[in-house]
Amino acid sequence: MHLTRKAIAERIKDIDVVIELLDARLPGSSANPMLADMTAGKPSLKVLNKQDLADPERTEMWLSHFNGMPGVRALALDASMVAPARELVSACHLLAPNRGGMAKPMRVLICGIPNVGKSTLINTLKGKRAAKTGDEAGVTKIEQRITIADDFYLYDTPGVLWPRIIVAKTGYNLAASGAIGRNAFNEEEVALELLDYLRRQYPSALEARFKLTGVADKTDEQLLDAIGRKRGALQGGARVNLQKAAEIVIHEFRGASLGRLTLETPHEFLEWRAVGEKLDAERQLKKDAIEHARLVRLKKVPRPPRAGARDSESSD
Ligand SMILES: Nc1nc2c(ncn2[C@@H]2O[C@H](COP(=O)(O)OP(=O)(O)OP(=O)(O)O)[C@@H](O)[C@H]2O)c(=O)[nH]1
Ligand SMILES: [Mg+2]
Repeated sequence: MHLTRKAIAERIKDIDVVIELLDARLPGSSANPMLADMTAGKPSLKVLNKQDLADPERTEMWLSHFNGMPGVRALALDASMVAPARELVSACHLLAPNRGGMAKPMRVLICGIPNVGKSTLINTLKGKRAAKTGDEAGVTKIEQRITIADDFYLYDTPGVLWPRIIVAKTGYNLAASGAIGRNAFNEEEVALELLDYLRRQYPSALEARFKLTGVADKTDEQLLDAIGRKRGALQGGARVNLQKAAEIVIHEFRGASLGRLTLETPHEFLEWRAVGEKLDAERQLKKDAIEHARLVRLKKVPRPPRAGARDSESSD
């Protein structure tokens, strides 16, 4: 992880435009918070990919949100469609008008979380399978340069997640989307979080797909149990195999069998992030206090004056 960050930071020096691929179903959670610092000063483009799986109304909300931010340009696409992908090439020329021609080829870096569609987009632009793709996180292992035209290079990079995900919901949404490797999260926990959101925001999608009624009034656990029963995910008599039920929910969300759904609005995401940042700051303060106490014990820093103790120097 650290190496990839270093590799990107190193590569960015010689890059003209950075394209950050986001997942249109979780545009806030799929944005790398470290990237803004690393790409500072470079023209950059946010691309909401997999828009064919996302709620179109919400995709519009996110595009307005991003395009309203200073210095940010965003567009949405489906990485397998040629015409919209080609628009990216023109967008890069607009962002770096002084690049082009054999002497000054355009160098574009495509980065984003694992499994978001970076290699697929590159293959679409190239017109053939130049980069390896696959429906799991971590398919691209090393950076690869692909020549789109004599004066246009694309750099495919391995997907990157950041070391500390401080927004709880972001972790769950990344796992639900397929950005986190199979054994690195608990399916049952992720499915319950997903159901919690969907039963509030998209109850009819759940009802239609799993032939259920009144999902908004059920608890997440009741809902997972009901889905398991409907799908025959049973074990030892009439008990539901919750692991299997969870896998069904996640799988059907990923394949858009539940419809085109988006797991966050700009407003929700900003709220979750504010809470996450506050909790993280509190955690950090506690950690600092513990570390300070340790250093005091080791006599590496002076003991702080006790509250109420007289300050002999200033009072004399
Ligand atoms: N429905 C849909 N699927 C897509 C889209 N783009 C990519 N995919 C699928 O998503 C999966 C991951 O695509 P890749 O191109 O391998 O993703 P990547 O970002 O290169 O992934 P890593 O190399 O693992 O970081 C593949 O199964 C693709 O077919 C899209 O716009 N819509
Ligand atoms: Mg890849």
